[in-house]
Amino acid sequence: MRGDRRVIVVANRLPVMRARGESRTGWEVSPGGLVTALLPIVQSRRGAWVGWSGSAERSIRAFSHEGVPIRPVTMTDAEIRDYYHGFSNRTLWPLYHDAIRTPEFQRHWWRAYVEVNRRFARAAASTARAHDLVWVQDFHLQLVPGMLRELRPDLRIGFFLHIPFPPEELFAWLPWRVEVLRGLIGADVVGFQTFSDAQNFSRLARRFLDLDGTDTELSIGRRKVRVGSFPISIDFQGFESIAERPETIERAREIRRRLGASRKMILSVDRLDYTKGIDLRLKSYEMMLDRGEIDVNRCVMVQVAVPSRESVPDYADMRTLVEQTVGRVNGEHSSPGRVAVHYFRRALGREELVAYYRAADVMMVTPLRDGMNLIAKEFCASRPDLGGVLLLSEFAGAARQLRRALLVNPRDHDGTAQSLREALTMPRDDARQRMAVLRMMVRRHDVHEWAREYLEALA
Ligand code: ADQ
Repeated sequence: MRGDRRVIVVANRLPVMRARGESRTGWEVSPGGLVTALLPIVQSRRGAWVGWSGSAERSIRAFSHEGVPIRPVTMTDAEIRDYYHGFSNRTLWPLYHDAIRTPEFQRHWWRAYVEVNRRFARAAASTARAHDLVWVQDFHLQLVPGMLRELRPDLRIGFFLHIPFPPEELFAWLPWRVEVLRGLIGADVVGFQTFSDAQNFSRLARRFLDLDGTDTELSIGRRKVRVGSFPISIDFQGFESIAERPETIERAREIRRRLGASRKMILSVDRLDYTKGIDLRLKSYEMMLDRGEIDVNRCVMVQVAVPSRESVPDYADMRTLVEQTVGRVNGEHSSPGRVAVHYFRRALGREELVAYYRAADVMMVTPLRDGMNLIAKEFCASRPDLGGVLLLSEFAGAARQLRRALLVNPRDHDGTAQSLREALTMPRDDARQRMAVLRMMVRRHDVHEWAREYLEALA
């Protein structure tokens, strides 16, 4: 019976976007891991998806896409500015990522956040039938569980945070910390990427809401709230099967030929975000070139960075810094036919992305703080040949699972340089052994398992 309960997903964004064709009247499924994982579940469990279309359209009627009822939540331009660009991206995002940039606290952003969260809660309340499971996603919607419980106490409510949950010393900065904790505690299961995120939350809830409980269970009156870690993952098979296609293998070879077949290829792929450590990574590489520890005849770096949140000044500044650094490194170190850093500021299609993963000798994933980081897992899934070495920041949630990667502290330039040297010179058998273990981990714990485990906990 329980397995039959409908699953309603509530997320900031809908799983579909306006089709890119001329008329822009239809909708198409958005790319990305979360949608790949959750859409089939919502489909098979006859649920629905509540979310925002991504623009300030006044009214979009509910519709169905591939059998999934879509319930759009609308926002005004001012709400997009204050709730999304403001409170979500300039208050919560930096605060939850170790305050790498200084979070801004504006009362009118908070008011919009409350207002928009209430609209999502109402939309979920009117979509869910008796005893449905409602699964609320991410930092944009932390007040929804509490608001929804008031409206619909019959529902089972889950919440999952995709980004880190900060320790007390940082979270306590938030003027609305009690309200946010009350919102989250409205869920029956509060899920995080890692155990330490879950622990941070439990401790804060006990301190600021005066609740009883442990790191994994809190009591609020007679109601029990489960707190746990559910590390998100990827569609392993999807990536692996693209990586095994002859066209992908040929494309990877071509990429290597063009870069210079005898050179070692170091690859990084990120959203252009100040949390991803792109600037520090380039600096470590530059330092090694300056010291003559590596040279452009024998290695090449490829940095793919997809633009993101460009209206936020810290992101525009990061882009300028990255582009200046690439310019400087190339100016100092490139020679004809031997470019030190290839920089692509764009998103790659899935097939092209996998070809780059397959071509790389070393994959550098060095965020300063990251909830999980899916790139690291996608790289492993894309290496059925067992080639390539993963260099991974210890501050990514993924580092808790991918123990056989070379783990680095991205702020330690000497340490990063040493690990990069180790990666570039690692004996083939060692590298293959490490990759085999990494792949087993990601294969076993894929995104389908993530969704299944979470929903079992919730039901
Ligand atoms: P993000 O911060 O967006 O996600 P990440 O986990 O790295 O970070 O996912 C990025 C996704 O975008 C990957 O699937 C990747 O393939 C794709 N991508 C990035 N750059 C690309 C490019 N240049 N071209 C093509 N594709 C690109 C948030 C949290 C993470 C958490 C996820 C999921 O910040 O910590 O892992 O949610 O919970």
